[in-house]
Amino acid sequence: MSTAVPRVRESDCVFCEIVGGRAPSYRVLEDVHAVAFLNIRPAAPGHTLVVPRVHARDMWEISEVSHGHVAAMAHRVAALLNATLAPDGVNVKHNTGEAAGQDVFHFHAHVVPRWHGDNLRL
Ligand code: DGP
Repeated sequence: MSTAVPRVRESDCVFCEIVGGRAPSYRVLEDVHAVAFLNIRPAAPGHTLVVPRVHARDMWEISEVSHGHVAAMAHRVAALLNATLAPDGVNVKHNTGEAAGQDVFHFHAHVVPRWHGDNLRL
């Protein structure tokens, strides 16, 4: 588990701005630990991002506890998407590092509904 002091907010972090309500987003769920909102560039209808309220850059920086909060909310989002959109499946994934496709350096989980034949490459 990380012993580093967590940063509540990082300057110039768009997801910190969304968490703080200073940038717009369409919120799907939120609690004291995490916020879920629709992706501005959805790979599929309902593509949702789940972020911790406390800033952590990536999988290497996030604490085990905070990661657990994100995972728990991703589970709830997946259930909500299943109930509302009735997908055939779902992907839950996160990218750490540019080499893995990370563009926004505030840890986040993608929750992506999937349908047979959608041919998405995530
Ligand atoms: P990643 O490549 O894993 O770092 O994914 C970052 C995602 O964040 C990308 O799919 C697009 C999304 N995104 C970037 N900026 C914004 C924003 O300002 N609002 C929302 N809702 N999503 C954003």
